[in-house]
Amino acid sequence: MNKNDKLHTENMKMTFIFMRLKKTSMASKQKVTELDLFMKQIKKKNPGEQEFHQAVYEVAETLMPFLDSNPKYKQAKILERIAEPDRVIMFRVGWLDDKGEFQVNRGFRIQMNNAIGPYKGGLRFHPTVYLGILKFLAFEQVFKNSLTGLPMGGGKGGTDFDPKGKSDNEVMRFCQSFMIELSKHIGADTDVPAGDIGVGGREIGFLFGQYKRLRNEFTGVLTGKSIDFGGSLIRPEATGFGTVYFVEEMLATRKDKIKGKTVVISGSGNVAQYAAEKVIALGGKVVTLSDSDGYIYDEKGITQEKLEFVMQLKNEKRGRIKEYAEKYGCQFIPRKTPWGVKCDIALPCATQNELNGDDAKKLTRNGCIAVAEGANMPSTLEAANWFIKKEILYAPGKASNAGGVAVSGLEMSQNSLRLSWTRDEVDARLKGIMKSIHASCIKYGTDANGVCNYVKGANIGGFVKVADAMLAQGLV
Ligand code: NDP
Ligand code: 2IT
Repeated sequence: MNKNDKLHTENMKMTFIFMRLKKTSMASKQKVTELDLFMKQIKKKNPGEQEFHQAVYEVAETLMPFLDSNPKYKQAKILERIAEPDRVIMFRVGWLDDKGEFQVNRGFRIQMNNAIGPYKGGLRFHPTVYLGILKFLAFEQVFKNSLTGLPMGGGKGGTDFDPKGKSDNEVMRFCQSFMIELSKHIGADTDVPAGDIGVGGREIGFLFGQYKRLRNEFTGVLTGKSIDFGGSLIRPEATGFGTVYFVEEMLATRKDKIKGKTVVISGSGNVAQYAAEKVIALGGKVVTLSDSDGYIYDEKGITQEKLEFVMQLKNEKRGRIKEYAEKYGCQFIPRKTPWGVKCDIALPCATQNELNGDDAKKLTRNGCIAVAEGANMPSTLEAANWFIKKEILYAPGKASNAGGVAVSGLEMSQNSLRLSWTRDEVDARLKGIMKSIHASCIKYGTDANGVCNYVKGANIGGFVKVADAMLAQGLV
């Protein structure tokens, strides 16, 4: 090749590279625009629902490139349809308090998507509840339920009623009034609610009793029931246990284990309690728990015996986590979250947006190698993106906390069969489901560099089954 030929070849190469770069930058510009346009519509249609916007954005951001290479979903506007609830039910709940005074709250049920099974998802009783929170939860539930591999659609409900400080009788009267309206919209083959923040065994019992009375039907219309009337063994433990099983799966990809690890947990309710129990059983050291007043830091580690105190304190006495610090002589840090405490693993198990970008940086700076969400959307977008950037093992709630709804699905199966499986059988099924959710994340989330982006994996893995069912069922 002479000098001129060489120059020509070099020029051609440069032109080719330049054209490719231009094409890539145009394509990414186009993607940004599409995402922007999509989010503009979401915000316009759902004004003021910040948590819903956040949850939809996180899914849309990771799904858009997948939709580009699968035009059948795009053409049928599957993402737009998934982000629009099938139905939103909103109603007044009147009840009488112990002083005989009239009280009024607002009740909701969001029936988000039933392409792959009856609507399924919890009820949240918390004063912060409004449409935006329940729509984000219902949206997430669609993907989560699909990931479990069980036939469950997505829904969520609740109320701004605050069970804190209410007597058992007040809670019962509220639940009965709430169910008078809710019962018109749910059913064992239509929509099956369960617990979430502020709704545990006590509330599910009152709700079930009232449904039974109104319909004269003993059916599996709610899950999380007591074992005496159709509940499943392991359901109370399932979300926390499942989250920790998921952590074991993630650690195994790096040939590591929970044994010997220091674990920071937020919350001290249902999910946090059983996440702590499983970590302790697997030889990890749990050093924090929290509630909305602050967190306790027990440097020596929370033992099973100390955890039993927490369970009694929270589930029976309905007390505050501060009392743990008083009893065991450890630190209580008021009005703060525990993310500044040095740890190997962090399990946010309290509520949405409880871990922000600064917290995420503190965690990685302190050497944290894994974060698994027991709560729904506890990490802000900034925090989640930081974990992904740092390539630590980061599991979004829709993957790692799916064990709760999975065992709810198993409760529905047992109710239909009219029999009960043993503790070991349910636990083995739960483990199997968490393993298969992890495998879905790896399948759809592993990037070219071999690192798994669990957010992408969970979003695409959860989407495909629902999307294919929607395509098959036509425009309904
Ligand atoms: P609980 O009501 O049993 O416990 C909630 C815990 O979180 C309490 O310690 C509570 O403290 C704390 N908390 C709640 N709201 C806030 C807040 N705004 N700020 C600070 N702390 C708060 O609920 P669960 O354990 O059932 O639920 C915890 C999380 O797990 C939620 O995000 C829920 O959606 C999610 N989840 C639950 C499942 C389940 O099966 N129960 C399944 C999957 C996910 P305090 O008592 O002071 O309010
Ligand atoms: O967020 C959740 O997955 C739950 N609160 C549990 C839902 C259920 O139906 O068990």
